[in-house]
Amino acid sequence: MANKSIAALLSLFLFAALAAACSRGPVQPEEIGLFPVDDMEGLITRTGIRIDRELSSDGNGSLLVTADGPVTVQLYETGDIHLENARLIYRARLRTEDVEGQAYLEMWCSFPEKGEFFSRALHAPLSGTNEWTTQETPFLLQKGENPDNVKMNLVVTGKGKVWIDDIRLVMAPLQ
Ligand SMILES: [Ca+2]
Repeated sequence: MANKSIAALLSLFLFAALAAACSRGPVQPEEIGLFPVDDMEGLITRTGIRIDRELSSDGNGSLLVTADGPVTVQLYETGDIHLENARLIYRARLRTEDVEGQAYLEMWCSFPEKGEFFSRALHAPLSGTNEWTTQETPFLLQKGENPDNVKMNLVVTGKGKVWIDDIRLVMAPLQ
């Protein structure tokens, strides 16, 4: 129930942001979604994770993922959004401790009658131990490519601890 109302609120927020952007003509870089990860509300995966009140990038708690092996943590999804002919960027702050393998952001965009397609931050994955750093992965939405859902995940390909905080969805011009 709580998840549904959050999704509804988020959809409204996204719709308002996009409507405002559309009325101004060409797409300007703009935040269309903010997920401060201050609590568990709205998170999809519920195992192997907890809120860390001590360590955070925004000072208000972060999500700590403790991976015993390869795992894909499903964080949030947007439901239907109205955006095309733009670059959709999934951005977050990450911190790692003793990660074997890699940790990176993964975004799935689904399109009516076409299915789901991913974008992964494999150009800059994190391994080992790292202080807070920003990672992002873009999805290029051509004209007519208007997603009916966007999923935001965190992938860890081996053991280790990963903190994630201050998650954002940003739209920017295609070029
Ligand atoms: Ca936070």
